Amino acid sequence: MKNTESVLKKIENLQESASSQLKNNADSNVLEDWRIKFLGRNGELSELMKVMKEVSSEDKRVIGPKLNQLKDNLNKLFESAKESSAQNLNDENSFDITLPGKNLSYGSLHPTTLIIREICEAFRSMGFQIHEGNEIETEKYNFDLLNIPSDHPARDQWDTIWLDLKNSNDKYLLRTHTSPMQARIMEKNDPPIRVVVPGKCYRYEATDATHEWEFHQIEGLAIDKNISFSELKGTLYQMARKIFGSDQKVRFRCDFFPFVEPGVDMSILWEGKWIEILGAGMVHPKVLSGVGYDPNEYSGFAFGIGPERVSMLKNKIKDIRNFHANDLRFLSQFVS
Ligand code: YSA
Repeated sequence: MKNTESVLKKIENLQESASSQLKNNADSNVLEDWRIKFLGRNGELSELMKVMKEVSSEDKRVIGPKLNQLKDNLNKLFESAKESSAQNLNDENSFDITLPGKNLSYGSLHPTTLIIREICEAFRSMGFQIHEGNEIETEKYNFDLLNIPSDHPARDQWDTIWLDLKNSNDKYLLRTHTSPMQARIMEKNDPPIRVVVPGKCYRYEATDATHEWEFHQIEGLAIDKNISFSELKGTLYQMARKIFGSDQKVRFRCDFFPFVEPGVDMSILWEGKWIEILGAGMVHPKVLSGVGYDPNEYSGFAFGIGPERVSMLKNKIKDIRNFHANDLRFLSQFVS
């Protein structure tokens, strides 16, 4: 049996040593050490509590309230020390607010996204809306409605990845260009139309420094009464000046696309060389009538730009494969 006097003495001693060991302005590590030592599961208070099992029920009536009081006191001590240390942290005199903060590393936009946004913004400022479309297309929209029948040689140039979808009458593929969106937009809207459509395209081709099998295009379409070729030239010229600078020279040359008549490609003069960045033309009457427009009433122009190629020129990128190589040394050059 424990002697009541000696237990009461131990309670008193523990109260004293706990108070004296809790320093003012203790940091959170010191506070935690103190808590574990005195209030922890195997701490000094728990140890002393075990005495209750060894004393008579008469003594329990004396010792019990004292132990409870001690526990209460230690908890209060701890809470008030914690509070005062938090206040110190908020006190601007307790640390140097002029020290530089820690730099957080944020993600940034991909160079392709940046150039797509820049090009779309150039067209938006000329009254074009921005629209997105599906990457999985049907043969009808990717080829047929664009005046590219199944025996047309242009199909070989744009062979792509066909999808083997069972139980479907349509043939599905990953689109080879964004031009299928021309028909999709015209089918759902009446003229006037001014729209640009950025998006991914896929072609079954060997890659090299200027060709990827997965790349982007920005399609453009303007349909109205009396649209002429000079409006096509003026719009694309203005875009080139917005992207490359106000004195940018451009060149149009005849080119062939089955869905335009006449067709052109546009090059820009860059470091002494003419570099092609897009295909364009006046929308073919067969394409207009294919979607239910009257070609005698409406005319329009369309174009398809390769944004990676534009970015390569602007940013002196030698190889298009850098865009998808996921090399941070390349990507971090575009962090703004
Ligand atoms: C033409 C006339 C129109 O009325 C409307 C659109 C077009 C463009 C047509 N649909 C087309 O795809 N033409 S294109 O094959 O010459 O590609 C257009 C642009 O996409 C190219 O100038 C180039 O910048 C980019 N491109 C094409 N193949 C690519 C590529 N970029 C990267 N990798 C490839 N494999």
